[in-house]
Amino acid sequence: MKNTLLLFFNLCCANAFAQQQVDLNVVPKPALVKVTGGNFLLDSKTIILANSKDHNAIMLNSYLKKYYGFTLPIKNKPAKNETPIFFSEIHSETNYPVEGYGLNITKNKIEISFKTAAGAFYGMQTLIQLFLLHLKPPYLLPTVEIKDYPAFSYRGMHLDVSRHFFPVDYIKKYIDYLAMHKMNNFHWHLTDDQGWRIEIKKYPLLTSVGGCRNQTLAGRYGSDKYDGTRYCGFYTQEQIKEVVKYASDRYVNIIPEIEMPGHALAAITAYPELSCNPGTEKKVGETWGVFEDIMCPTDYTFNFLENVLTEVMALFPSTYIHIGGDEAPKEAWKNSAFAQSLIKEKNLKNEHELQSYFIQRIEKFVNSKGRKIMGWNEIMEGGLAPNAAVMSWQGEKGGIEAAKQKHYVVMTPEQPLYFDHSQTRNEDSLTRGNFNPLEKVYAYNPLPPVLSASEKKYIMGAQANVWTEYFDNGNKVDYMIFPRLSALSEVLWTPASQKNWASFEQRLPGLMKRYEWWNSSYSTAYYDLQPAVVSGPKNEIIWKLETRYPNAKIIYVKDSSTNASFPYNNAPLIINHPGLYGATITDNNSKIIGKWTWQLFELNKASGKKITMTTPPNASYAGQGGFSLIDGVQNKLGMLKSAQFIGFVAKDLEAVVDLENIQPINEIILHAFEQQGSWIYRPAAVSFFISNDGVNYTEVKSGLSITGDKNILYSCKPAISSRYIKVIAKNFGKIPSGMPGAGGNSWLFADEIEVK
Ligand code: TNX
Repeated sequence: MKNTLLLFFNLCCANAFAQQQVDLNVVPKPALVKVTGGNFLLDSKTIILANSKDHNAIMLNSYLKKYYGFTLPIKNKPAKNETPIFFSEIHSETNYPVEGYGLNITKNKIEISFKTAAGAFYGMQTLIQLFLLHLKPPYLLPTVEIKDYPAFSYRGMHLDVSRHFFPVDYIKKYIDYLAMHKMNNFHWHLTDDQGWRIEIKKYPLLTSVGGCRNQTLAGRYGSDKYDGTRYCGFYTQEQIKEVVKYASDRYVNIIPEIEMPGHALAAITAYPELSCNPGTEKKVGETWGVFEDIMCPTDYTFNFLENVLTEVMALFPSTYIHIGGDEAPKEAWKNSAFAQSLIKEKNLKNEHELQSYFIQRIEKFVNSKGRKIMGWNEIMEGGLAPNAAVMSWQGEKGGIEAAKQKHYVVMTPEQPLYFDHSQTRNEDSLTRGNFNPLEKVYAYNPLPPVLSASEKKYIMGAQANVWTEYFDNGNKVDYMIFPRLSALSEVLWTPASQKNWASFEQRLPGLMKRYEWWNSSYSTAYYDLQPAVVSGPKNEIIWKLETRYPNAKIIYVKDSSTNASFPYNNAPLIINHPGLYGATITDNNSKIIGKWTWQLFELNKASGKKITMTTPPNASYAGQGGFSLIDGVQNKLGMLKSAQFIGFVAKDLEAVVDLENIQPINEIILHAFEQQGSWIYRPAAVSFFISNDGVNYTEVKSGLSITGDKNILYSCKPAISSRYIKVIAKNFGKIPSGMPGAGGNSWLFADEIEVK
């Protein structure tokens, strides 16, 4: 029996491995792989050759136990016939890559060679991935020679535990996800407006008061409903120590983040003296966004922060300590006599320089303890602290600038590295919105081409951020990070020359099995129907549908009744009639295997017509340019579904729709949007014009009206015939003080022009 089994394995696997010559099922893909065509038999004669206290041996057994339910004997000396797995430290090669390893599997031994302990651990992770899932000895492994090392030294993931709290068990699971993907930094976002999550012995109110909020916003930001439920959570110092140890056993460094001077409502509520206005009412944040009450640059505050950081540094051995620094509105400092006098005293130009003074003072303290600070890209405003590293989140601009100034950088650009953005355009659950699909993550390159070779050396690597406003449990976080985390691990580990999307796609089904086996949710968005509303060659509105399921078919329905369905046949679906359209995927036997995706089309005389715009929208909210305004898709949610909108910052919208011939016009409507918390303001003014020649326009003012609250409709009723329609919406302009985003440029958002 055993022989037949072996023969089977030989045939099946020799064949499989011949095909996998280039692509072992390992993520991130190793730098150099040579499959040598033989097999190693893992059976009862296999031992781990090591000292019984050897860390690597213990870790290997703990992974085997956890995921496969068996361990191997750890022995000092192999008996005759025993086949060893062993770790050998390289002493000689001085150029051996840091964190690199060799994995050499021959017929009768498995050798993991390494220079640093982390390398041994990564070799072990590769070895484990070569095992089949549900492995039980006896088992044949392919013989291989792997030489592997990381492309970047900083390979990170972030998790926000303030907006929602995640228990220690989940944090450990998360750290394991990193470790199994050869990632080495966990950025633990421990404090924010909505909760302070780390015990500080000297300031017990931080957790007893700042660790709780009375209720939480229900639904997406912009909603006005609250859940009415008190929400609390924090980690004790003992728990933090346990997590730090767990991480360091897996070669994951934890960078703790203590937010200052903004995003600090929880701390301020616990200790109001931290605020420039200690007398005003304080409460731990219950909704999301940015708050104006920030830490005041007083001696009280600096003393407080030094005490807090002293305890933090005692818990976390990390060289880098993250001090936040993002999104700190300057209103409170503008209105504070103390802050203003400090600006004068220190000869600073403005509040931005005061923020820089704030950060530099903290930096000096952190440096004096032998550590370094890292902060969000806003710490560059008003001058960068001398030794600070920059985390570039608002695109790569801050990172590029910092690298040019010879500061170390971690790239975390919102697109594509914010994993709170959706992986699918067809998201049922609550997320932040936007769209950062797997392939965009995979394609990311942390090294901006504008940097010279010597400047690129300052880019330590990259990290994905997981803000948890909308995720209140580990399953949801898993669903948001997988499989994007796996793609990111390959961005950061695999040499650019070896990165290959098609190869990653092939390894994706294996990854998904692995997630299941870890008991982790993940997104199957990769297989989703990919719907898009696009412009056809003859000014049609087309609903384009695509699937990546092998051997699948797409069907669609023309109204919400799913009884009469039509095959999609990969021909463009031209939308001539309004209504709710639906589509899904079936297998070859017409069995539905996908989710339904729905699209409401509301057509009018402007739909699909030629549209020209004087100024293109901002690249971050470009939609499909003018087409987005006449695509028959109207936002009805009162919330930002960004793909539907185009946005302009500090600019006006001016669009001309050509109806192709002179037609009676009863009404023209512009659909705009307002969400002040996101700095999106309604237009200062909207005007409508008509023309028969596209040159001479007459303004129409009859029947002007403004309706709606968040989705705002500007309309006029000309009751006239015309061919060209021009709509001008003036940007709200600079945001006045006292309003969200004060002092900055406002956004103008629009999603549709209707002509009836
Ligand atoms: C901006 S990204 C923030 C966070 C929010 C995130 C999502 C960054 C440095 N700051 O405080 O959670 O947007 O809403």
